[in-house]
Amino acid sequence: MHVTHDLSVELLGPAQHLAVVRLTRAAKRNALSDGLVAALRDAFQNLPASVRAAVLTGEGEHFCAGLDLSELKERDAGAGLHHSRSWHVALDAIQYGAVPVVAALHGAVVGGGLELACAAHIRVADDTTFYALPEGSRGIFVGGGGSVRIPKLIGVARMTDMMLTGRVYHAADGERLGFAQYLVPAGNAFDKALELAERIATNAPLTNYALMHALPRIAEQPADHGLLTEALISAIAQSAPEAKERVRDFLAGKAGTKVKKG
Ligand code: 1HE
Repeated sequence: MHVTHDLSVELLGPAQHLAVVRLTRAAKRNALSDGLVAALRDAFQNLPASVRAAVLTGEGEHFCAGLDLSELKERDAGAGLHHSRSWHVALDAIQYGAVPVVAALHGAVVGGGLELACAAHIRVADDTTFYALPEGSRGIFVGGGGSVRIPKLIGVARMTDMMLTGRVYHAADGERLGFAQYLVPAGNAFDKALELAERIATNAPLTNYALMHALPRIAEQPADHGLLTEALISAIAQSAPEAKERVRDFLAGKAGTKVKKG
């Protein structure tokens, strides 16, 4: 286990193929200081090569209370710009890093904490989860990529409402609207996230890479560009020896390769 600035990174499994990245600042509700943002960046930029999937979680009663407000100081426009950009680098290291990331959510997922959660590829929320963007009432604006990532999940209108009115969405609404792909009973988010990460780790690495790096970009491209990018990435993925082996296994009727009804 590697522990830095309010963050721990633990490798699991005999081949150390899973990483658990944990915010360990429960006394401050895992509020993200500049040091913690840098630690997140470093952790995700430097995951060991053995890792195939990661789980992001927070210690204590809450996933993350967002920006550390005690560090919110007078910044001129230039310093504010660079502060926001430092969050972008750290959260991009999650979204466009080496492996898929599953966030296990509970309690407060607010402000920059919601921005952080939205950088993960899958969100599993337990019944205690709630989502809010208090930036609106604090006289500030999102700065951690929220205006790019959040509307993709819930739409511009709902994000606008959250910021204008301080609206809080609870766990069940959050799943219905698209914040979380999974909703589980209180206390079960981490176990479910780990189970999903185990499953993701068995995929061909090129398929996971395509889903992380190509799919969101294809979705932003005009259709004719997107179709070409899709053709290129699918040609690359299917050319891997592992892809051919997996198809052969299915055709040979090997156990466990059939799609099962959920
Ligand atoms: C903090 C922070 C924080 C707690 N920065 N110290 N985020 C917010 O506006 C959310 C602010 N936090 C809250 O609304 C609540 O703390 C919670 C709903 C998350 C949790 O409530 P609770 O009752 O469990 O804890 P608490 O008693 O409010 O806080 C416990 C301690 O954590 C307390 O410190 P203490 O020394 O008095 O024990 C709090 O001051 C501290 N704490 N949250 C600093 N956020 C890239 S731009 C992103 C912009 C934003 O994220 S703005 C939204 C910021």
